[in-house]
Amino acid sequence: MKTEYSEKLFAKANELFPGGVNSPVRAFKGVGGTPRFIARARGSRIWDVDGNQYVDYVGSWGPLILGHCHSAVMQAVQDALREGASFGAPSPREIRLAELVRQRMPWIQKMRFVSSGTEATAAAVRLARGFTGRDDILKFDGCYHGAADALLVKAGSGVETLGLPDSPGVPADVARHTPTLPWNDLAAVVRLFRDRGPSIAAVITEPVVGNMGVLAPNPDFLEGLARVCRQHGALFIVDEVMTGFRVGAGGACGRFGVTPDLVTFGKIIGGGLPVGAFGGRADVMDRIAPAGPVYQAGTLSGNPMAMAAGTATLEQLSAASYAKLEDLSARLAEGLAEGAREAGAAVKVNRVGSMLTVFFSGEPVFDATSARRCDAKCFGRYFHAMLERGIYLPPSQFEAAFVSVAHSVEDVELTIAAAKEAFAEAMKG
Ligand code: HOZ
Repeated sequence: MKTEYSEKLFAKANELFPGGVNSPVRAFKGVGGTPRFIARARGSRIWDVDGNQYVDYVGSWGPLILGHCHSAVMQAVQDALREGASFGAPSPREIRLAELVRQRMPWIQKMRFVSSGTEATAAAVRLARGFTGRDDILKFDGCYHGAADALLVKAGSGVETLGLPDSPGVPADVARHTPTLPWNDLAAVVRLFRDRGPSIAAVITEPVVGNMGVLAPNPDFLEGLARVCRQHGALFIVDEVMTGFRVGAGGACGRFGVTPDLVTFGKIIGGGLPVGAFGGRADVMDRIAPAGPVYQAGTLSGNPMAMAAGTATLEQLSAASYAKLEDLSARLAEGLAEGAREAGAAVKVNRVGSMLTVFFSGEPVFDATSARRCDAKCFGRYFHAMLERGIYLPPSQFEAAFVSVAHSVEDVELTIAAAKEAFAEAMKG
């Protein structure tokens, strides 16, 4: 496979950007080699600058549930741009998107649009502290909630991929207010609340972890978290940046029947443009300025093009879309597991809806500790064997692959056939 142009650009990018990239995981450090520079994309496919074509399972890390360049999204963005790129004033498209969100998720009584998932979670944490008058935020080992100080403690995603310690630059005084526990361990949560309940403002969790690879919640875990929070006067924040509108129209809260106090969004809500949001109980959201004293602001918040892309994306997602995603993803997960078995590779395929991860482990993977036991080197070999065969996966053992509505049965069959060979190659060492 020709990669000269990507290599040349990466050398240049290294002179301009730390590690040659503008977000860590895409640097391929988790798998080695040179990241492909992407020239263009359409549907389920992307093309790199050397002209190689791939079936894409990154989908810009989740937002592109309709695939690349969906015509309705493109049209909506173009229409919005023609009317003005940004106003810094309220505009009607914010209302349309907010109403669509509330129709799908009635527990979001009020919301605020921001420009990224990181902004959304940082604001939700400030709001929880301001609302409860408490300082501590319980998070879980391996969950990633964006790059804000309070949440960069035992974080997954790039922090895990690069094997970094809790980030330098986060003051110890901040980090001590973020106790962490193993995910899926409700008994540990109950114990922690018994010890220091009155100081805990909120529990924040990914409802399906995507940032340690895909981890599914135990049946009673999410409901148990909501219950413990209610008992102790803490808020339950569900981080649906990845899962929102992905694992069902109602996100993970809808899928698992959980009632949150606050929810954070990113990715799909912006249809590929930079958007985040947080929302939930009206009495909590009304503490946000200017209704209340908890400050949050942003020049590009509610940006019309981003609102248009999010609106068009949500409008396109029907019950049939989710049925297709479920069906294709199940087919893919089963085919991958079978391919691994045939190749004698010890692999667990974790899947929830259209999010999935192939873990190189013979044991069940259900929390950060079990995910860390995986053979990340073997994953790296598998990743490159797939890339060579035209399949573009997330370049880390600790990320989720995403299936889109634009993927076809043929894409999935092609992927399974490639994986059969890739597993065998990865096992050779
Ligand atoms: N944090 C995202 C993955 N979970 C994006 C990573 C990237 O773009 O490098």
